Amino acid sequence: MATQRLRVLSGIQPTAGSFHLGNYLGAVRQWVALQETHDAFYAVVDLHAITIPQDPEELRASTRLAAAQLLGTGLDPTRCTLFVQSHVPEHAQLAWVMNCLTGFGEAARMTQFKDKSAKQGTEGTTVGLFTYPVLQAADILIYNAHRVPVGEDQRQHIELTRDVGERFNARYGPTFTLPEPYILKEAAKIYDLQDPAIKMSKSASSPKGIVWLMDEPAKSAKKFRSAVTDTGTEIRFDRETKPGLSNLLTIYSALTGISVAELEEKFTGQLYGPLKTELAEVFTHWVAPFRARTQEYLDDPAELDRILAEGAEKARAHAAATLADAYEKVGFLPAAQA
Ligand code: ATP
Ligand code: LTN
Repeated sequence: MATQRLRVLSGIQPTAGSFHLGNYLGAVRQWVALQETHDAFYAVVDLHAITIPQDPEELRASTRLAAAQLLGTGLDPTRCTLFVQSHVPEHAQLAWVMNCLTGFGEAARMTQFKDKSAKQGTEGTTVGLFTYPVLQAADILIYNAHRVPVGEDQRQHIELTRDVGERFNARYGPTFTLPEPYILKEAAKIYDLQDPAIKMSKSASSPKGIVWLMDEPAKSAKKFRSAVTDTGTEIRFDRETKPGLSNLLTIYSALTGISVAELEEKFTGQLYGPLKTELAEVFTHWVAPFRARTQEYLDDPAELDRILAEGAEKARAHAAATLADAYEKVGFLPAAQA
């Protein structure tokens, strides 16, 4: 029965326009699979996006683009609830309560904050960036989600979510479900094609190693063909000594469903060149229908907005109920009917 399904929630920021392959393989691909077996909520987290300065027009366009790409990867609004975070104001309202339960030192230990604030400098670092993980905790707790499909880099934020949720429950009585991260080992971290020591990331210093899903496929194919690999010749998965090659095998395997062991077998005795060329073809083949579907939604913004409005309405029903319960437990005086 649908009501007995476990609930999942995840979010993606509408920044950088196109998703990259790390976003897809690390997170969004799982979202698509989980909508079949779970009660699934997925948000385009625009409130999170403004923790870094955004141009208003670009933010609006990126929010639609993110939603269109999510639909393009196969999210189905009849199987999941897809919405824009700022359309459900209860997230920000619960985040305030959670801010008041989070230690300053606890938030200061978040590695993503440390990395991003180091990049922004003290003056460029906002309090919003500091409390970013607390808003994320509210996103998750407000739906009482059991599982959160994300890439490995988000594990610490899910742990914080559990800690804050547990603290609320201990202080005010059982209220929130404590979520588990849902991180697939195989594709938890996709690396930069030019520098396999760092994760593929939209904030990387050079665009050469990032595969953008909305780019012309020929451009991405070229990036695969010129991916950095080690100087050896053997096609063998070894993260330590062959990080570049291992990353390519991971991507190949994730896009085709062929196991890494089978790929090692298939390419036995071959040099790296043919593997790269074939992977470029595999990617091009995979990305073409994705781009076409995404474009269809971009060409019909009214339909896209309708899907998002419907999603927000469904999400709000849950979020408002949880928020009312939390407010009551905290001791806020209910507003009487005028
Ligand atoms: P930034 O580099 O600014 O942190 P990002 O490229 O990591 O951005 P996000 O919007 O923060 O992108 O991430 C969206 C989702 O994609 C998250 O669940 C994150 O864990 C996942 N993800 C991002 N990069 C990778 C990667 N290289 N490998 C696997 N998963 C990833
Ligand atoms: N911080 C996440 C985005 C995010 C998120 C969430 C993920 C915001 N709220 C709730 C899972 C659940 C990131 O991908 N960088």
